[in-house]
Amino acid sequence: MGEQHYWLQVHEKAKQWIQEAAQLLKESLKEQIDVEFKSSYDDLVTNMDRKIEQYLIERIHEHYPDHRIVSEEGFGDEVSSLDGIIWLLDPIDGTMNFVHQQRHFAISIGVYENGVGRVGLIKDVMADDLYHCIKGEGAYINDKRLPQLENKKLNESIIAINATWVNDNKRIDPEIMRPIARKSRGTRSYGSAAIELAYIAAGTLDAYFTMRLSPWDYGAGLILIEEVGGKATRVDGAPIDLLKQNSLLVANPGIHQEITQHIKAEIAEGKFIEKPVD
Ligand code: 2AM
Ligand code: CA
Ligand code: CA
Ligand code: CA
Repeated sequence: MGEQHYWLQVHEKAKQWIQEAAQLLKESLKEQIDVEFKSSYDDLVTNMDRKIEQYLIERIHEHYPDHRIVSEEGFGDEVSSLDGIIWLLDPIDGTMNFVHQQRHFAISIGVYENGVGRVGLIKDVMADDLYHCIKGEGAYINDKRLPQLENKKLNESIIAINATWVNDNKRIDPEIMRPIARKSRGTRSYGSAAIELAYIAAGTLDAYFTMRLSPWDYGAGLILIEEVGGKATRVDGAPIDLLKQNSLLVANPGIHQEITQHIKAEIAEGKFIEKPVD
């Protein structure tokens, strides 16, 4: 089987499974959802997070027994290197939105081969939009091809940030963020990292800035971003480590450079950002 044909087949399977899982999630909203707290009052998990994760993992393991899975709720594999084929999987991204708003939540699936993104899918369940790509074949929203991102300036951009930078969490000096927020045309926060990354790929948002996400949050998004010519790094411009928590700055190359230059200059002036998490 040709290399590209293999990824075509993986994409086809993943697409089928993510659509089935989305249907299960939609139907679950008609019934009682069990909600539990994980690390704190604002960190939720439901019976459906676990059910969807198991649903997808069963199918991946059955069809691709030599692939490994990194997923949020713990049904995946122990993975400590990027060798081979790895699925980065988030069964519900935006669980709080799922529980409180019944919208703006997604399923995120990214498939990597030796650390190279091959297939990415993000399903915005209630919008019924599937963002998807195979490396080298272009990115799509449903059946519509997404254009390459155009360079923009911050003052003509909408940027996605959440309020963690105004908290006293010591991850970033608020003085670094204020001018970025002020210079932008506007800021948004949707509560689903996967949807925010899909929006960047589609040009719905121009930059996404966040202080700490896990591999399953950004796995699919980064593949889509690369496919449309976007740039993704840690917020200081350093490369992303796919198996660790990272801060993220994702944007078209123009704004990406404008923001990282600003951040580097501020760090040189003595402002802080948190060191990457091990
Ligand atoms: P999740 O819903 O899969 O947990 C907004 O909360 C975004 O940040 C969501 O994409 C959410 O993913 C992600 N996130 C990452 N770590 C989180 C945490 N500890 N608590 C809440 N959300 C978290
Ligand atoms: Ca979670
Ligand atoms: Ca997530
Ligand atoms: Ca999740």
